[in-house]
Amino acid sequence: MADKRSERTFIMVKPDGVQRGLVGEIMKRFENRGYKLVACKMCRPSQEHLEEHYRDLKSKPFFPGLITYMTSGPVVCMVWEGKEVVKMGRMMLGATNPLESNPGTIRGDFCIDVGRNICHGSDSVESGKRESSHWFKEGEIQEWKPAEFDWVYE
Ligand code: IDP
Ligand code: MG
Repeated sequence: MADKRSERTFIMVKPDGVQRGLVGEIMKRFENRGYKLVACKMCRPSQEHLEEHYRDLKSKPFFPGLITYMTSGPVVCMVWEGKEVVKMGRMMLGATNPLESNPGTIRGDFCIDVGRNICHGSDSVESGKRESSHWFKEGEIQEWKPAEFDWVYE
């Protein structure tokens, strides 16, 4: 069985999060929690790339607006690794609608509208895998052991 501490999630700071200078703040929360950064880059994804990323939402009325929003500027993409990082990442992000996100979560602290909710996080271990390999080539994801590893995990 795979090591539980090597679960991966794909986290992206959306164009509004980048424009509002929240990249460091979002990364800091995952770092402080003890999760491990294994991939990171800024990019300007194409419409096709985003349509594939959000393929499950294709029939939603907000889909065209979502694609326009997501192609409106550069994004910062990351893969974070650690125990239950998918579920904890979603909790740290907050609800899809920021007005339903608790204060203390990223969306609950920094945004208001659902169509400007500053960050993305994978919703299952399966989508964590799919999205990580959709956004990063194999050589762009690093395997490394942080010096603090044995102080984070018992
Ligand atoms: P998630 O990002 O919390 O996983 P999803 O349902 O996967 O939420 O939707 C993807 C993104 O689409 C949301 O983060 C948000 O930016 C946008 N979105 C979702 N629902 C709405 C809506 O009702 N109006 C406008 N945008 C929406
Ligand atoms: Mg989603």
